[in-house]
Amino acid sequence: MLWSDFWQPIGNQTPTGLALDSEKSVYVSCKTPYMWCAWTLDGTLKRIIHRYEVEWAHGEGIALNSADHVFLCGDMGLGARTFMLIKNDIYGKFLWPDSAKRYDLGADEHCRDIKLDAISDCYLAGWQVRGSEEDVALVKTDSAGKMLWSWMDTLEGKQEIKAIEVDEEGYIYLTGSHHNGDNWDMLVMKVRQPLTITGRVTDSTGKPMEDFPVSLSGDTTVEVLTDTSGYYSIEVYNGGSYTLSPNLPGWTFSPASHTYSPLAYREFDQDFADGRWTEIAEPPIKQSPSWELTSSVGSQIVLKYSGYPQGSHACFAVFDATGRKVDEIKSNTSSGIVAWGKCYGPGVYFIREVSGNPSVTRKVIPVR
Ligand SMILES: [Ca+2]
Repeated sequence: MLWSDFWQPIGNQTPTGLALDSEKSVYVSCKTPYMWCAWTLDGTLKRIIHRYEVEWAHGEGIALNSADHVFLCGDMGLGARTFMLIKNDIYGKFLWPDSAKRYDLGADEHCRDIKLDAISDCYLAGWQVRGSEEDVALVKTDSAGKMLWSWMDTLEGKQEIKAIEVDEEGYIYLTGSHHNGDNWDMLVMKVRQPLTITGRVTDSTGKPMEDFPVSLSGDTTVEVLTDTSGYYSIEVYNGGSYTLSPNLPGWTFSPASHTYSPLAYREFDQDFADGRWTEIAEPPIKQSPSWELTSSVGSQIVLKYSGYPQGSHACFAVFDATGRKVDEIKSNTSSGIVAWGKCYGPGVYFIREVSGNPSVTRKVIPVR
């Protein structure tokens, strides 16, 4: 044995739960008269947190998260009891303005144990008494004490849950007693739980994308649409392996998907940003080479051409009325305008393209 300690204040002591903080200090919850006490790694008593004296509050289970917040569960109530949850720092300071959260399930409830998952959601376990009937009672809250759901298992007869465990896949284990009519038997249960995945879909300018389909595939297939602010929410059972992605052909997002293998706890901020339409744009219609005369009669003949491949030469031949070639017009740009006729006498001439395919011959009349 490394160490032990007997702490003997006045009266009977009733330890109920055990937990460690990040420094391996040992925390013990007490039904009454103290909420919890803590010992250091080497067994030195370091803290005693005095009773929360409201409505006969009883400390039952204790759990600490990775931030060393102390969660103490139990029950309270002058007549019928309700589940209770207290959150302290390691010095015993109450972290909620209302000190203790209460979770009334509608009858007389007794809470006996607590466990936390990876995101500090709290699982409180116990039972509910209704006349001669007793049923399994389970409450899940977020780390701020807001109830996410409660669950009752209405097995016939009396069941009293005394301890809870949650594994890394989100499955919940319960143990306690079941009354068989004559005496109390051992009861062990494993249950799964619904988990919520939420996030937001935005486009490349940061604007929310409304009515955008987001689909979950894997052990279950679900598809939902985003709301007017781009948010979506999916509820699915723990333990499955899933891939989540926005689902409309032609769109890409960052990230392309979120995967859970398996899904073990609630997932928030599962956002998809920078939505972009990625379909290849319609290619520009290929322009075929063409030319025209913008001025065919006058002191200057103006020829406009376009659509010629870059680097190739558009070449036009000029013939006089007798059919004799008198000039050539050349260009090496893909489109442009050239003037002709300044150095030629008035009369009738013909212009025809000689580069590329044979084309029409056009009559021009320079005048002076
Ligand atoms: Ca029952």
